[in-house]
Amino acid sequence: MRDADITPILQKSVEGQDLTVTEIEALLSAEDQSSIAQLFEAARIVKNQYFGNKVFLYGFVYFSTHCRNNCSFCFYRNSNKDSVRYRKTDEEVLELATSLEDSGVHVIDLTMGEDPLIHNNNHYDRLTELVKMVDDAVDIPLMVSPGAIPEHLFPALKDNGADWIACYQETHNEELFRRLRPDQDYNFRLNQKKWADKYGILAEEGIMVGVGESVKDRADSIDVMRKLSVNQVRAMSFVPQDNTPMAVNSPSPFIEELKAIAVMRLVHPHNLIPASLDVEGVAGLKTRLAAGANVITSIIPPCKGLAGVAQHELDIDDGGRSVEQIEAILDEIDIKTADKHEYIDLIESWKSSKKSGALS
Ligand code: SAM
Ligand code: MD0
Ligand code: SF4
Repeated sequence: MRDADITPILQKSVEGQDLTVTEIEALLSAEDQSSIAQLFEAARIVKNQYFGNKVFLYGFVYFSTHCRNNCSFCFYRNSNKDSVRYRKTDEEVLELATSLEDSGVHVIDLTMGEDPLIHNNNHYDRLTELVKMVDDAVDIPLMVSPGAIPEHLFPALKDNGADWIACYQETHNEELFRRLRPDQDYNFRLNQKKWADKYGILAEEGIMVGVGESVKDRADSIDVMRKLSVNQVRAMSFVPQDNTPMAVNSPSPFIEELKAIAVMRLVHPHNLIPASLDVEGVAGLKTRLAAGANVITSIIPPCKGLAGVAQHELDIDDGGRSVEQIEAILDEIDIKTADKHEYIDLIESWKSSKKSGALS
């Protein structure tokens, strides 16, 4: 059976009109090749309108893989005794951040599990001090992915140089959330994005694709994200991990992630959308950019003992996730890395509109 014709919905979206949740769901439900090709083409048109052929590069520093939580999908869940556990020292974090900056990334993403040494007994100074230390050492913006943290830390993180907070809900279906993130509070996690906005930090929201959600759930997430003031939105395919409750789940077909990226581009035209190297490695870069992504995340320097999240080894130690390798791929498809100042100007304009919004 052929899909319903999605041309009118795509037309509406390319003209800048808002889509309803039902229309978002119809786009995500596209199955035949010609409809999907049309969807990706519309996403590229919108991406080019707002961002041209420029992309931004995010360096990834997973500085502590210790975690007190037991997310059912995650390799680093507390009860996985066969995980890869490490904590980088301050010196190591500085060396990693400065070398990533030298290699040409636009942002450093400082990521951790909910490390009990920081999250338990309120030892968050360790985090705020680390952010300050890195901010003093590099001239590029910082993203922090700390898990879910108390509200009072947001002003301190901002003062110490955090430009972004990343904290993904994974789904906006609360019942599914409870299965994915057992013993974690849905609203406390959702508030991370609201608190970031309140205190003038940019926020990234995201979903996982293939964790038992319906197409309607995905559509609801893309819709809900419109109401959160977030400037970066992501969809990442679930990758099954050994020694986890979801190890036996089928991996998600990547086309579902690509469709979600394209629909996010149409619904969130001015936002940044990652093509993560952490799902298919560099082999998955071109398809994600062709679906409307304009940020490349999970750039990891080789041979430094750093792990990815969904793919903890793939393409890391052979240098596949380095800026050099990525730029060689971008050359083939006539996509350019943006100038460092273009990125800073973009995020500064977002931050100052938050400030004026807060005053009005
Ligand atoms: N610990 C922090 C947190 O949970 O917010 C930050 C790092 S966490 C490891 C980053 C994200 O990686 C998760 O929110 C999830 O979206 C993604 N992730 C983790 N395991 C994954 C998997 N098996 N497949 C795909 N994405 C995964
Ligand atoms: C990525 N593995 O960009 C990273 C991670 C955390 N802010 C990002 C999920 O794909
Ligand atoms: Fe911990 Fe984050 Fe993994 Fe959940 S997703 S187990 S919070 S590292």
